Amino acid sequence: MLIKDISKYAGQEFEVKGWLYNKRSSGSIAFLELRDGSGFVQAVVVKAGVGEETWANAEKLTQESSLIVKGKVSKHPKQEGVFELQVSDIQVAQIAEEYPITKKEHGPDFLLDNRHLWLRSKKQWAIQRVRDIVISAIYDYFHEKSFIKIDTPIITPNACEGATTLFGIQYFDEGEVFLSQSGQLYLEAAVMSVGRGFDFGPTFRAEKSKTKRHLTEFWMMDAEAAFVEHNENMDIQEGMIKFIIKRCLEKCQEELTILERNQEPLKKLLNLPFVRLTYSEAMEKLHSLGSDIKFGEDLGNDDEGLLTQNSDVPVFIHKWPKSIKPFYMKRDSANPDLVLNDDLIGIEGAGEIIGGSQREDDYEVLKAEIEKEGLKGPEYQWYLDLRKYGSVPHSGFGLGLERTVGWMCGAQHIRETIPFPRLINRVRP
Ligand code: AMO
Repeated sequence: MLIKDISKYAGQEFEVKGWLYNKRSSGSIAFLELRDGSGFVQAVVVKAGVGEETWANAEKLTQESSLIVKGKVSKHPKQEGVFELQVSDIQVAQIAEEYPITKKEHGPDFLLDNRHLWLRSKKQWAIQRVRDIVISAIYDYFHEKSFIKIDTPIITPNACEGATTLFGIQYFDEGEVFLSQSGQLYLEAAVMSVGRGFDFGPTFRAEKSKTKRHLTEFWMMDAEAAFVEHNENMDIQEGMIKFIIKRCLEKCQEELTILERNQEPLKKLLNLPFVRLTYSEAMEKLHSLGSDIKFGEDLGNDDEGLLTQNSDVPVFIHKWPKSIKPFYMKRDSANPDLVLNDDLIGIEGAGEIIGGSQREDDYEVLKAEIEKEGLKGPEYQWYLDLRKYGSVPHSGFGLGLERTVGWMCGAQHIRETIPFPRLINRVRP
């Protein structure tokens, strides 16, 4: 029996195996807020209606004590659609020691030091459940679109997203190798076999950023498809974001309510096309809004905020200057100084949630780019091989899971969206 199914047991006996989340007691009646992982329920213990032992157990329960509670399911007297438990028996599994996380406000460092306990708090519980729904929505979207799941390696000898953010590890007699920054290069190889594929796994970037949107270990979904070009690549991304949002609105009502998430902006964008601005158009818009960003510079948080501030929909910024983008992006035939890439900026301050591009598919051009970036030739030979044996136009993108979950939840900082965050100054617990 799980609390999430309690409405099916109205009028019947029910058993909760879980923990005490909160308690109010007046001396003759106690209200226990119980949680079992699947949900929360109020259990009412009436002193005159239960045995002495059960009342004594109710009285000694402390926050987070573990227990098994039996009782009859009844409708909440005031709240429509809410059920509660009229308790007949309480068995205590363990009386918890004084719990460090109480109802009073705690600072972020204290909560992060106690992340192993903080995860039990209602909002944190809700965020992890939204994360689970976002993950399963991504799998479903891609399976519906005939992409298959491909597992790319974590240990890799090459750099996908620039050598400056690599985490190095000593690999036996092979010398230094790295933790993956993105599975993209390997996924490109796999889709020349399976046509359309996606991976999903932890990625690592030794970024010295202390923003609300940077982790050093985060989960990324990379997708890749053969015979897909730049515009279709953005269509696939837009479809995926709308699919995720729709799924969250369908499946996460309780969680979004706990998180006090205003759902209107999410609902609104479902029926609207996303805005697509070229990098040049974005520059013009930024200048007209007072930004002093120069052509050829990356967008900062403030710029992303300006570009989306009055937008009801996420904004694609596409066709960026080649000079600030990685070696694998295909040049735009209409202007070889630009590449056929896109960043998708979410609304409500979500920031960049996707980076994607059409990939360079010409052997000689790609080889020259790899050499120009000073990357170690031999490590990329297999990647170049893909352009030797049946090269095709192909495109893909990477979605940051934590930024997406953060946006869905309206979370202030993406450190709350991953169970155990790894930040530049935090690797514990
Ligand atoms: P990119 O570098 O844009 O693209 O990364 C893709 C997405 O990953 C998320 N992200 C992060 N999330 C949390 N902390 C970080 N430090 C961090 N860095 C990136 C963002 C970002 O949009 N290989 C390409 C994708 C591709 O073209 O297929 C890539 O890695 O949400």
